Amino acid sequence: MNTIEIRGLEVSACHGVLDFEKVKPQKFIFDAKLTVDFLSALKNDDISATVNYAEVCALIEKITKENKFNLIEKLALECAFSILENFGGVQKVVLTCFKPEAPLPQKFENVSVTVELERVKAYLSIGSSMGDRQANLYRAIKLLGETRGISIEKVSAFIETEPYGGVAKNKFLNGAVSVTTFLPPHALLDEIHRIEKACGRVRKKRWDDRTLDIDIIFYGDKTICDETLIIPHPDYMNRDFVKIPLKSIAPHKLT
Ligand code: PH2
Ligand code: MG
Ligand code: MG
Repeated sequence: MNTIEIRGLEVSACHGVLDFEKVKPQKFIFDAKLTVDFLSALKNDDISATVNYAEVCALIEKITKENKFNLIEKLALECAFSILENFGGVQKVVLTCFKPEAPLPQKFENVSVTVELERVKAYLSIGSSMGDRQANLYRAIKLLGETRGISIEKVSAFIETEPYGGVAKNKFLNGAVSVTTFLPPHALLDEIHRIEKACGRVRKKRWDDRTLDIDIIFYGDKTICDETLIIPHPDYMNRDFVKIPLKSIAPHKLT
């Protein structure tokens, strides 16, 4: 992968927590480093081979001028999200927003925030064993696709499976979904929990029957292990209801 860097892009705008900052413009400066595969420019010396940095600069300027945020954190995240939403060729963005005229009583050189977002492919297992199971799974896919930072790539056929684990009593309908996302893993998990709740999930006993379960099986090639999230899913190898649908959309992920 190659990179495109923008340094010192200056925009006058009104962001800040203090009232006067919302009416008196001040300077905001941006650095952005974009990971882009533009190797085809070697053969095809054309703007279509890459991401047009002029368009990226115009987008940052537009977002900065058209909004009045409290936080430069919010401003930087809005810019980074929009870059990934608007430029499919950008694999990763590291964006810093400086506020050199921030109203501080001290003499200081600069303040800044940096955000880093990467586009990855994630593989999800979905299951339902209560209510209209098929409608629950379709609703889940629809809500996933409508979530900012998540795009649906592939959806498997759904299969009916016996309850696994000795707690649930009903048969499940299971499927697999691949998504492209630039939400970091825990942010993706938060959205999944929101969607499970919206589809009537009530958390009682572990492994019990549920209207909707969405599990992250893979998140790029990342491994994660903390109190709330383990990736790859620690038990997927033992679960045919995960492996069969997943294999149909991503044979390369399973051996
Ligand atoms: N999910 C469980 C427990 N048992 N059994 C099947 N067949 N399908 C599931 O999705 C499933 C399960 C906990 O997430
Ligand atoms: Mg599960
Ligand atoms: Mg789960």
